[in-house]
Amino acid sequence: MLRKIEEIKNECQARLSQVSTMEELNEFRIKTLGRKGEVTLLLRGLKDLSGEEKAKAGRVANELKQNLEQMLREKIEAFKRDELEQRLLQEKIDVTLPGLPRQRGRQHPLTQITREIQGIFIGMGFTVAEGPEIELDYYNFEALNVPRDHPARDMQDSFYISEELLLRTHTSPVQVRTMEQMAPQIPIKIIVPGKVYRKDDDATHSPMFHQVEGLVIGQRITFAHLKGTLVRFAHQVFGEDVTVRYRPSFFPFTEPSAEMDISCVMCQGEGCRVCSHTGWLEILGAGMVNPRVLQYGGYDPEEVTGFAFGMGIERIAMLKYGINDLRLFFENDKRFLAQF
Ligand code: 2NM
Repeated sequence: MLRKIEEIKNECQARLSQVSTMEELNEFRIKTLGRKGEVTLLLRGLKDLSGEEKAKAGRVANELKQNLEQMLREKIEAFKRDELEQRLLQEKIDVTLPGLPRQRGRQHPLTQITREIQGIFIGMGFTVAEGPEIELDYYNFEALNVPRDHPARDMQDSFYISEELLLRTHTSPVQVRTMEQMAPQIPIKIIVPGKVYRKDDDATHSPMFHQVEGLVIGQRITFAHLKGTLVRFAHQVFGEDVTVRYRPSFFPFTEPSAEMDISCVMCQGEGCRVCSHTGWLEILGAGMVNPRVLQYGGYDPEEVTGFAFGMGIERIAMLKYGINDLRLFFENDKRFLAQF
């Protein structure tokens, strides 16, 4: 028996040394260690031997099996090494091929418009002020003369965090904070860009959107200053050919209040779907700062006056670029964003 094992062993080693491909190796493995392989059958045959011979032959046969398994593993490793080496030798890198173009990023259209609006007002002597998005009810409503029973104060319309904290519904609280810090100094000439939050969500309303508001306070500031400033602004954003009109309106923080329209940029005032066949587009609200708001800000309404205005950036961008769905600004689809 021992001789037979020795024979199989020698034969296996001879055959294994002839193996030169992975397929041949696999074939060899099946023929020796497979279910009906020589070594498998040999081990199975040991059970018919008697006592001492069985123990001895068992040990040698098992050694043979482990030996073969070890040699197979080494062969597989060697084949893998060779294959990789071959691949690396054959692989040629053409260093003269052009590189992959790097994708260029750009400013979001809302950022572009905000910067453009800022630039226009900076050109008229304004500075840019910013403030918190989580705001006290006092600055967001109370100091702006928004009465307790005003619908904007309802839980349905504003995002409240607690009794006295909420997400600001406009950037006006920053104007009040600025007045507090500046009073009684004049002039104040600021614009306040930023995010604001309202419980609204459809094709033209998003729960978060962007505003730019402005505030001017000084001696004998009049509605004429308001008009001159905002007409200049409209011409710079929409072109010198647009005409503007003012319609009376109401805001708790201004008196009198007005809404400014521009002649429709789609139809030049002829009337179309965009302007609901009126020939006009509403672009902002404005007014003379309510004396009570001046007082909340620390100013004496007998000494100073002021004007203020506010606009939605998304709306301005939609009109300027002819975009019909507000949600496009927030979906981050590169096919949309790459157009600006
Ligand atoms: C608007 C329309 C009219 C406004 C008023 C003030 C403040 F703080 F000075 F009172 N800030 N912004 C204002 C006035 C905003 O948005 C449509």
